[in-house]
Amino acid sequence: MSESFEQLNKYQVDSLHETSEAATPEALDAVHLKYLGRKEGLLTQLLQTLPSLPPDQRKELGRKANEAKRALESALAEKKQSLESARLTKTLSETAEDLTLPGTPLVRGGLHPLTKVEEDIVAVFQRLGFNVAEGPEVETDDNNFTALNHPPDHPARDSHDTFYLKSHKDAAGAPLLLRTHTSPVQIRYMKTHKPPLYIVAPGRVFRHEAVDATHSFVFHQVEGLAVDEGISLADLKGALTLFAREMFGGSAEVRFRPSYFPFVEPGIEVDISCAFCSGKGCRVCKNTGWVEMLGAGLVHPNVLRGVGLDPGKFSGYAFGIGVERVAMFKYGVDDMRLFYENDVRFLRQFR
Ligand code: 2NL
Repeated sequence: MSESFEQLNKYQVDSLHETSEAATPEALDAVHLKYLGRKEGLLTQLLQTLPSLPPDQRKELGRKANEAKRALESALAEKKQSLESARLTKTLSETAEDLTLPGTPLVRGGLHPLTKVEEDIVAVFQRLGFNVAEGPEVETDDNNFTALNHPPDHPARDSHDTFYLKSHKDAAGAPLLLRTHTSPVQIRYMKTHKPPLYIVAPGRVFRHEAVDATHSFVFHQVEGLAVDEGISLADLKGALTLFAREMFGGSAEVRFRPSYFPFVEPGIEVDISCAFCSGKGCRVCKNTGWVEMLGAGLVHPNVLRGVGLDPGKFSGYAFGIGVERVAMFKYGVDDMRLFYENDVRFLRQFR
């Protein structure tokens, strides 16, 4: 009898000691197997001897053995959990990112200055109630020239100014072209809408020209058109004066000079007082105090007739603004080519 009890005491003390000494979950599994293994486990085997013992010993030893088994099981479980959490803490401390390190800053992009200026110009006229109209960059000769009162032999039709497409013709067999202004957008609009019309047409236009500091073969325009009953030159002057003040500051002054464009009569050119020298004369305004900023006029009766409007009933004004020109003046840029080179050192200045 005492032999079995001694044996049990030893198992109990040893197994709890080995449990507390185990340094890894694998070592713990070994302790489990050694004492509680299904066949070879020391406690398991001891419990299997119970039926052969006398009843008085069997009961006492059975109780103690089961107690030892439960104590070991809970010691093993507890130790297992503490080993696993220690292992996790170690792994995390070795592999986790240092969340206190400063991050890599994101480089923020920005709008291209020409995009910004184009949007600003359009926004001024939207506040005046104008709608935005857009159209194709590839146009018919009709929409780009004929409808705009260009006589058939007008020099602007010359292939030196216009990119004609060799391979594409319109329905009448005339070659298509890259629009030389956004006016054809307004022609399309007048053909499909009834007055009152108040629209701006922003977009890319193309001219077969040598590139220099003030010319490019592709540039941007915002054209405007108002057609209504009783539109006069006074309405045009009012709208453009407001545009100048919104774009270049409340103290900007405007000057109107007679000029000629085939699609308007009368035609005018609009100068703005130089914002760099307040009109005193400088490099930007070539010492005149004024900068030529846009062309405009009252829509020619032939243009109105061409889109089916009665010039006796309706009149209109129109204007064309060069986006590059406005951007150069606004930001003091003296070479248009800078806008197309995409040198970030230049572009960054407009963010
Ligand atoms: C310039 C001159 C101008 C227009 C554009 C226009 C459009 C239609 C009818 C009549 Cl649909 N006129 N546009 C009128 C006068 C001048 O632009 O030098 N722009 C940079």
